[in-house]
Amino acid sequence: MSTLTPEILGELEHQAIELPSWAFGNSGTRFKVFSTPGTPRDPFEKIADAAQVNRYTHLSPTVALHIPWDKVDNYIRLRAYAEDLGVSLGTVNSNTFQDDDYKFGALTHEDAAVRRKAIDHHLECIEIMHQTGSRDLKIWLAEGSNYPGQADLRGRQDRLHESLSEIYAGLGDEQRLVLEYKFFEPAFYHTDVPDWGTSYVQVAALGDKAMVCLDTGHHAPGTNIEFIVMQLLRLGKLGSFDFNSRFYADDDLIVGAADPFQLFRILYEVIRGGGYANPDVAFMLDQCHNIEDKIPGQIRSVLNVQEMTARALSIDTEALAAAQKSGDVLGANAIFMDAFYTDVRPDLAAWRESRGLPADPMAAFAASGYLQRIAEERVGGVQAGWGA
Ligand code: AOS
Ligand code: ZN
Ligand code: ZN
Repeated sequence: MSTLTPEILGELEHQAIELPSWAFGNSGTRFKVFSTPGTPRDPFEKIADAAQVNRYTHLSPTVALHIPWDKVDNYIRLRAYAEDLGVSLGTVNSNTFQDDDYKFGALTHEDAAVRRKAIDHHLECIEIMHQTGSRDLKIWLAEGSNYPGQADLRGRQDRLHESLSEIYAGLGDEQRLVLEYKFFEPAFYHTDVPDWGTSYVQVAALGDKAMVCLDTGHHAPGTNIEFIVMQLLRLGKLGSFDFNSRFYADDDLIVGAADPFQLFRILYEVIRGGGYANPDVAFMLDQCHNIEDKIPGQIRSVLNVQEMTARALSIDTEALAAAQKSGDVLGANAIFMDAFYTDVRPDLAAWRESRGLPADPMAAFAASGYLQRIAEERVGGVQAGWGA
């Protein structure tokens, strides 16, 4: 029996998930980086690999860049290259965490010269965004302190506001800034943007073009992330997602791998709060594939998001609302769980085929020989990702 109605399938056509360029480069832990044969040697090859994911799924039309990891001489050429392969360039991620000058902070640093350097880096990213056609500048700050008393928490918050204001003033009319939060790491005592509340307070003080970025891996264990999703959508301040999975800390594993039920709950709130095709929200992945092949890792990821979206769309919302109204605790929960336990995979496979896509994108990509080809063609892949 079919589980997904034509309306649901029609809705799914609008789903778009942005891939991170760094997912295609080698990455690892502080213990070891295992390299993969055929790893991209430059940003062009990262884009080529990302385009493969879209080719087999039609789910990932944009690729997020990271500056300086994706620095090139000519961004117009990179953009044209991407467009030739059927994808566009998306969010630009800044980097203020790999320079000695930033040891004690960047946008919050006590020294105005260091703040200047960090602000200028963001202004350079905005300039690049004009050339790549990107809408969003994503700011994740590695700033904080390790010991109580080490830093002036309040002074840093004030300086953060001043620095962000200058970056915000540099945005074009169609551009936005999204501020990501993270509760710890690399700083272990305090982080300057640790939670959604701080990110919200900072972006609200800037204006309409500043929003919050929610990385699913950046919360303490047990946090009700879907509640935060609901609240930010309700406030009109959810700018983007960084989807991934975590078992322990910021593991950056394949989204939906560790806790598919959590992903389902998040996507339910996304649908409830404006939809997963909401143009104001960038649905990005922020993942690293340390031991698995990278392109299949990304294909699996976008399929996981699609699958949980389909399940969330199949919730009988009328029955759920009625059960909620009448105080039917277990009835409401059963309606919710029925949708979660529905296996939508056969329906999605048939639907893919009806649109000229492979029923099983993982198998089709594996059979294409692409991985073997790049392993032969590309020699000397760089570590693109953390530490590049
Ligand atoms: C770091 O923990 C954050 O998740 C960042 O969003 C991201 O991984 C980094 O900015 C890569 O560009
Ligand atoms: Zn992130
Ligand atoms: Zn992270």
